[in-house]
Amino acid sequence: MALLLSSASAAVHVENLKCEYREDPLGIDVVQPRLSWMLTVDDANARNVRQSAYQIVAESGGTVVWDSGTVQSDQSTQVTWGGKQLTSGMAVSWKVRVWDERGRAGDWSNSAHFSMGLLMPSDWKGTWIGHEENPSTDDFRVLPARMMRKEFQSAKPVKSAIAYICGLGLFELSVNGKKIGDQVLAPGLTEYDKRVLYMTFDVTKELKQGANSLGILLGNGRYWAPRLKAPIGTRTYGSPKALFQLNIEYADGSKESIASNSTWKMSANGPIRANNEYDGEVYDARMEGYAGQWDDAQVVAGPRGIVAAQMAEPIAVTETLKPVSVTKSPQGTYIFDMGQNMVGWCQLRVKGAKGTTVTLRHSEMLTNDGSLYVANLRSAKAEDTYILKGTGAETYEPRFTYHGFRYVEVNGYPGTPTLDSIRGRVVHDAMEPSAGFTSSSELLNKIHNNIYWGVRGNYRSIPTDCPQRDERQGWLGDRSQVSLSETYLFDVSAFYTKWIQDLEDAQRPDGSIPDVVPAYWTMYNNDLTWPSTFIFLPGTIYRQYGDRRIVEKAYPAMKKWMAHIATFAQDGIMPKDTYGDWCVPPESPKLIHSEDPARKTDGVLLGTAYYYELLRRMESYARLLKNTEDEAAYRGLAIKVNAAFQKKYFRAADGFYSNGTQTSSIVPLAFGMTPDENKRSVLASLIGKIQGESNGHVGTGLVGAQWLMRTLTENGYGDTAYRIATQRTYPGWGYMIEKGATTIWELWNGDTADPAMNSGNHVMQIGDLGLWMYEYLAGIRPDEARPGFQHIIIRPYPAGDLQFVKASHESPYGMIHSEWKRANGAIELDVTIPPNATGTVYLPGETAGHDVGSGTYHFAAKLPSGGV
Ligand code: RAM
Repeated sequence: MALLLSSASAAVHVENLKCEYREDPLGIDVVQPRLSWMLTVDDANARNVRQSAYQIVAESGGTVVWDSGTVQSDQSTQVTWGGKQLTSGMAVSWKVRVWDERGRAGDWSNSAHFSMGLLMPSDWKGTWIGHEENPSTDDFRVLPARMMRKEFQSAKPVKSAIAYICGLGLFELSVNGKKIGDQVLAPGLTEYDKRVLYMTFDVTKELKQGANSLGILLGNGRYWAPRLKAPIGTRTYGSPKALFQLNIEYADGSKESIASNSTWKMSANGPIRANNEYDGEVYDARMEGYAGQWDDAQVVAGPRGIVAAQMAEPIAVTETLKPVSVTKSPQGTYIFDMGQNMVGWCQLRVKGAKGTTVTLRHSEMLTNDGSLYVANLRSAKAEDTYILKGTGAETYEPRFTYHGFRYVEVNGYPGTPTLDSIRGRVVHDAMEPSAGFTSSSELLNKIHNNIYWGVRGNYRSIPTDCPQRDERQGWLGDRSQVSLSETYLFDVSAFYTKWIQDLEDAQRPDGSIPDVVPAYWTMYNNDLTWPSTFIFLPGTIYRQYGDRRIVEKAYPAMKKWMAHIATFAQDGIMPKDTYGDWCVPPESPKLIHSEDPARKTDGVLLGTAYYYELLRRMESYARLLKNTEDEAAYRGLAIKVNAAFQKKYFRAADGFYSNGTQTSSIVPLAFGMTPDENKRSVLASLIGKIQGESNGHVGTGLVGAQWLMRTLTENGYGDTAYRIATQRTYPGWGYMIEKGATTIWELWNGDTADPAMNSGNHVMQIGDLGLWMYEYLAGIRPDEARPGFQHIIIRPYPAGDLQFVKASHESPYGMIHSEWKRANGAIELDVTIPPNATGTVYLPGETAGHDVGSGTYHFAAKLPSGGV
């Protein structure tokens, strides 16, 4: 029953203006960008606040380029640009006002900005410059960083100066000796043969009237691949190179461009003597300020891909950690403990004689005797070297490498290092965090924290599998559903929009999609299960952010892949699955996978079930895009595939599928494939296995785990899900915590497994656990019929012995909040729905919901006897 408070309404304001998901982006190349905003109200008690109309006014160079007039609409997200044609370099400022549900106008918002990038290839006046290296076959690919510079005079007062730069593999730009922007490891990784990304900076304030100097520092990144052969063949694209342009407009209206060409100077005699993403950096501070001979820059062939704007938030240092302890290893070196398995690098603070060499080696674990454990890094050296210049207090941070580590071994430090000698710099795509989950279970809270650190540590402009060993690839299978969990931790809208583009770029003309994107490891296996992410992900972005365009844009490529993969189907059965239910908890401490055939799920069963689900997703996309022909075709095929699946795999005598593994029950249940009359027996088999074979622990590999918690809860076994989630014994997320994990392991037995494949920081084993915390325990989810949280479903699940859960989620409409606690056999629930959204609140045990408008509500209900 809802206890309604008085309803009041108040003046409505507009905040959080965004363009293509970002605040004030520079240099975009979407010619019809989408604008979004959020409504706020003064009165904290206000309810049912809705936008009835909006007006957008945009201007560029003092001219109005769009006045939408009053538009009768409640749309406040994804409003497509309707003004004048946007052209290269155009800078736009825009503002919005809205009318509330009673037709009262609010005030104008503050101005937001965006600018257009260089839209036409002919806008680029310069050439690619660099220095062609001998494409050495040495597997450890170290080059010194390239330095490029250009001096020029700007004789007149500057009105605006915009720099555009693509530096491959990685760049740092400076103007008059000052680094521009706070991005690191830029630009984002791409399928370089198809697309390379440039970034745009407003450097107006950095230019001086008179002499100016431009500097570009180039690192190798993945363009000059960190490895050629290990652990498998890796694509490499060429030597580091840059394309640059500075467009200056002077106060008198005249214009000038300074572009990269053969008049630039370059040298490799700078302090960064070696750089490699896996191995680390060697920095000789004695070589700072190189004043010797500079060569003319070589004009080199550009990359094969088009030059496109980086639209996703760049990588940055997002947090700084202080070590929690420093101890001496048996070898006499100092070992710092950051207290957290983190990703990034260290800042070193040191004072000593010129030429003193300090090394920092990174690892996730220590051996029993307290030495650094590096076996699981495989060939990655993860070592940074700093050679002192000897001029007093020196501070060093590497630029063109990153490490996944908790421990740092410091060697050669002059004197005795203290906790202040290093800092941990946490580095990842600087997306807005949207995480907020706490509960009465300390264990669950810790697991949530491990998920959060695991997810953030695996953003390297692409979602990686791991951050520490010689791999760090964008494995598709790891993200098929984990990406949905991620939406509750970070605003991943622009990030995944970019990766979806990468996925499209990786598609071969025959339609195939690889298992790793960008395909630096060329794994075109014609697999279905891993590339299924290509179909799931656009729908995730639509569901969570209301982005219809992404589905529309990716649709032809998705359709092409579906047609390609269909050629492998035989009478509705899809034999294409490469990895099976990867990493089922093994029964012995050294193994990676279970070797018990009774726990192995038939890959053809997985391939076929996934094929069915993908056809259903395609059917829903076709419906969304009003393509009735495709919709019917996908539906028809899906029905055939399911019929073939049931015929081939359902064993009527046993009441389950195939050999009855947990995953073979979970997947068809999750996909709604199981006919009603068989559901009960399949479910009974699943629960029996969880309780028997797994004794209430997780018993699936990564495929099953992506659907596990949801399927149990949807089918009335939420308490079983809770039991699995909170086990402290092997295997489970709580077991990892008991063993000191601060992230999520790749393997359930990560404490004992073979180091050949044993990352301490992998997202794939998150399964749908993160999602379950938000969408089930806290009960916050979007209504798929009105996606992007325009209509919000609140349906908390008071599982097991949980006493309370508090969660929030920053949606495109603003903050959603759901908080419940038990009180004498009843549940009390507080809910906040942001302005211009609506919600339906379901109390435990109730089937009819309470419809609410925006505002804060308190509910109380008796808990049904016998649980929920
Ligand atoms: C490993 C990766 C990844 C997984 C593949 C199949 O190499 O780490 O997580 O998707 O195998």
